[in-house]
Amino acid sequence: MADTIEAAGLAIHPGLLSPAEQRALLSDIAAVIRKAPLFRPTMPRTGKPFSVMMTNCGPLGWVSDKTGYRYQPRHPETGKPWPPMPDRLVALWRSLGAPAEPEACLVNMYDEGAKLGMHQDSDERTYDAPVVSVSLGDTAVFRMGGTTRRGPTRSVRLSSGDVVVFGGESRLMYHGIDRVLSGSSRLIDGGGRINLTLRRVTPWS
Ligand code: MD5
Ligand code: FE
Repeated sequence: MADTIEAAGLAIHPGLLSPAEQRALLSDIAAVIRKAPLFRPTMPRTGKPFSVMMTNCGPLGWVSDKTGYRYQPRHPETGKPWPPMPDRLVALWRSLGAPAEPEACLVNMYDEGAKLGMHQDSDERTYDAPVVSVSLGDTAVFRMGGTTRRGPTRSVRLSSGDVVVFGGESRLMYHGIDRVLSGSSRLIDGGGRINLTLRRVTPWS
């Protein structure tokens, strides 16, 4: 079927996190943000600001500025190490059968109107571990394609408490966030969406 996207290793778990688990995770992330404030990354070369704000926890964090995309052990503005990964996130990673320990948790904050263009996650030094994505707050319209820039895409709504495991072939699929449906969740005071991505950055054993 021409517009079916086959991707071995993709697992979508709608509503995996209960409302109580979502609230607990949100409070862990609020504590992370107090120690490592959200920053607005800019695009390599052009310096154009992202509409999404970001921070990280765990030993490594993803950053972007005029000089490029990379993982680094410190916050780009405070210069401090990223806060530790909350135990709850490590437990989630393990419960999904992901290998070794997660090294980075990227926190993406989408306010009304924020989006993320189609891209591939390829800044890691290994693609052998899955990326585990957790959605909190307002529903996102997530677009997923194939492993090349061209070709069919499909649109999937990601709601609060949904967890997606991008393993195997799906690890290198192009994807983006078209928009966030404001007012679709009451989890976050003031609205908005937070996405957490747990990752391995370096190869293990
Ligand atoms: C988000 N974040 O909802 C998404 C969820 C990012 C990002 O895209 O890079 O921070 S993670 C979606 C993802 C990760 C790795 C592979 C694939 C999707 N995929 O192959 O579709 O803020
Ligand atoms: Fe991505």
